[in-house]
Amino acid sequence: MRIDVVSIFPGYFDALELSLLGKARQRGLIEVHVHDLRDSAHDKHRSVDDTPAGGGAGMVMKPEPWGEALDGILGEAEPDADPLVIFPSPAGDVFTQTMARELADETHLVFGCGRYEGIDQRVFDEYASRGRVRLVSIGDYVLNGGEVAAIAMIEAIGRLVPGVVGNPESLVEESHEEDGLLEYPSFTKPANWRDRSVPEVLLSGNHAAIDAWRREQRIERTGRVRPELLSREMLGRPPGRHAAE
Ligand code: 6GU
Repeated sequence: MRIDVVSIFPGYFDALELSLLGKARQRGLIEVHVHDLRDSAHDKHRSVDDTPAGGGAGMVMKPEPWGEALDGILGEAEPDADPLVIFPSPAGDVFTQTMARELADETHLVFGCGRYEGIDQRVFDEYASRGRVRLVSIGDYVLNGGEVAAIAMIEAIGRLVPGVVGNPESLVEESHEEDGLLEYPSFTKPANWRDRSVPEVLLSGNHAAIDAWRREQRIERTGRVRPELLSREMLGRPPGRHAAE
């Protein structure tokens, strides 16, 4: 998978050199290219924003630097790649594990990270008329720009790319995967710590009992923390993917 990122703060994406994703990049499973939008701004001050048409507070990102940056990336894309351009935006579709799975099947993602009050609407319209564009939000709260949202999405997507996570089994039982329930609580040694013990069943060696206990814990936790994720249908059904997240 190839990922291009356009931002006025390329330094944010240094985080993608760390940990699992950093290793995946070294191994050539994921290729990440970060572009400074200001390299596509050619006035004396390399300005990327201007006052909003019609007035109002704040600044809007100008279309020309975006046009040059995206034309460059899309013009160099592999002929059969059909890149998907994602603009992180609180006005977009909400990012979910289902969306992460869909995006992990893409060969080329381009993240356009806006700042200020947003990007001139004509940029979205231009690239939507020439290819695939999505506005995607990571939740109902406001960030100062798309960078942190893009990092969250890239991590969620990147770890689903085959080979990135060493043991694919560890992707299966996680929160939001498989049956949409939250994860069960985990314990390790020592069996007693500050008068708190590991639940006895986990030390029993009875794997059927352990599986039953973990499922019970997942249902209890989901009902307590995220009741909207529980459905009668989901609980009755054997493991498998469900529409609910
Ligand atoms: Cl994708 N961008 C910004 N600026 N704020 C957000 C967001 C994205 N998702 C939630 N809040």
